[in-house]
Amino acid sequence: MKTAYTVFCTDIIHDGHRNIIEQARKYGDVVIGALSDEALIRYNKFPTISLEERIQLYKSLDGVKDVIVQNDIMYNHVIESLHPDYVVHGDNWKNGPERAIRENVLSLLNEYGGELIEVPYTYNPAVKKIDQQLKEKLAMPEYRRKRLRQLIEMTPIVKVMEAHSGLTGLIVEKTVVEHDGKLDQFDAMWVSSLCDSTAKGKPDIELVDMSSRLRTIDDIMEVTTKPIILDGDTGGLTEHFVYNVRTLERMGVSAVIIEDKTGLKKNSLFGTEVEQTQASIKEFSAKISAGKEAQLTDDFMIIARIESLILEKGMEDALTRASAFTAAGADGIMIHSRKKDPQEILEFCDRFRETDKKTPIVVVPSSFNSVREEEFSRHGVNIVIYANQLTRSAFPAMQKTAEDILKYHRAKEVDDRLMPIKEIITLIDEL
Ligand code: SPV
Ligand code: MG
Repeated sequence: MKTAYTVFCTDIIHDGHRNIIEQARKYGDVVIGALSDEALIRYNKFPTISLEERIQLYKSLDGVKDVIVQNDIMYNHVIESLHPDYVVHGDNWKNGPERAIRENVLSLLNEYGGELIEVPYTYNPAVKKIDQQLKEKLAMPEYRRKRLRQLIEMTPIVKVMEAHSGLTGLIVEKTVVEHDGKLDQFDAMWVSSLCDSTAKGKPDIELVDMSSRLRTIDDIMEVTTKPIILDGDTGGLTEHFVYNVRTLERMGVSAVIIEDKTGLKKNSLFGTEVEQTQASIKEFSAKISAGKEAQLTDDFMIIARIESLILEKGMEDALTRASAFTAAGADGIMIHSRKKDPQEILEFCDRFRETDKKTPIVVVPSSFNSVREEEFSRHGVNIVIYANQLTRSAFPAMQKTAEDILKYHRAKEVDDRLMPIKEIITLIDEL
């Protein structure tokens, strides 16, 4: 008997999957690959059930002979070990980033005369509804909130991109690229105080109040499912912070990062060029503990951000604070630097990891931007935040367009670099 292999990455079975199995059965014994969590989060939606549950689900389907685990989005390992006579797939992977997977499968099958069978993708209202329901489920507070902790366990490094509006949220949510035979996407969103303030034309000095920040978060949540980390600045008064923790938790925010500064906060990238005061260890530890005391679920995270390197207080001060804040209950440590050279950041991570193997470390490589994610991960970093790059790329593009229209007294000269009208009107999904 011949073997027909297909890979599934779904939590819910619909007509499309049943059709694939039906078609595959015509060619041989049907073996389904259950895509691992690690591969799934780089390529598709976040799983709402475990790999074990997905395996059981696929095994229970009529016409399925066997279920195996596929650990990588590319088929090399599976094809080498299983040598299926046929690989069966929906025909919706001919365009976009998935095309690379198709090409990979074709070349692997070619080596021994295996065949690719492409089944027309099933577009019907029931399938669309199931997709919609899955998305809605992921957007619910109880799913979204815990997802950051799940990601920290699942992936070597959680990749976070700045979002400050529904539109930028959609970019973080939907951008998937294929590069060097791998598919990739961001894991989570950072609601930066710098970018949220900048989008409102305000300075980054805690002037944009919490109600307004919550409004931004809600705009993003309306159209996305990925977890959110809020830049909570100093956390404000402890008496206010505890209420805000409750609100954020209830909304489904996964984490708030608060920095150990007091008084009028200025952006860290000014460093010592402006007056900034660091909070005492005692004062800031009390704020962390009060926040942890206030939260109701185990999902939410309060991450302590240490400004010692920014304020040139030295490595020892940063490390002392890191252990004190962890002891006070912080669920993670963010260490910041505004140096181009990553040396002090990497030294902090190495030394912190000598005594603390577990507490997640967060970095924001705006200045030390030469370090790749893999290197951070080798130094024990768990979360990397690209804190302002969307804002910094959009602003010059918009400014140049405004200047050129003024210069040429018409818009023809700028048109080539604009998104076509046809595309902008279909950018946003309709229900
Ligand atoms: C932000 O994005 O607002 C931050 C990071 O706090 S930084 O601007 O580098 O201080
Ligand atoms: Mg900030």
